[in-house]
Amino acid sequence: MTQQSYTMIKPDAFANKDKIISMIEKAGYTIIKSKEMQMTPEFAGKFYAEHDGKPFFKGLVEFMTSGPVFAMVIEKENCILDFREFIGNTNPAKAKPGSIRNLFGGEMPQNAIHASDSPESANREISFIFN
Ligand code: 3AN
Repeated sequence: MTQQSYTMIKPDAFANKDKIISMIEKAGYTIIKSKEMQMTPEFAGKFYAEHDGKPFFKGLVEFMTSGPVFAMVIEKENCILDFREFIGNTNPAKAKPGSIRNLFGGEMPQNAIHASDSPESANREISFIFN
């Protein structure tokens, strides 16, 4: 079934945006919508509301507002799970060789790229970012 997911190149990987986009397209994902944004702390806090209260929340918001991000809606069969597998483990140190997080991530929370983790998250994130 064709499915959409939300993905976002994070500030640590923004300089490698063109390389990352080309990897995503070569892997068979179609980019439906995209935009560059600078998140404010309030906006980033709402985007990551499920992590509010966790020890890494403040650092995550600081990181996500430290520079521009590149937001995209992507589409493919089984898009959500396949894309999570494609980009590699949340922690770049554990991400498979050659994956986006392995190549472009650093130390947590600097893991290069975001990807929706369920159809519910994808719907919420796509409407939150693109209205
Ligand atoms: P994913 O992005 O793989 O869905 P989540 O939703 O668990 O991972 O975490 C959201 C973001 O929060 C991660 N992409 C990462 O930047 C940051 N993060 C998650 N866990 C940690 C942690 N233990 N320490 C620092 N940052 C974290």
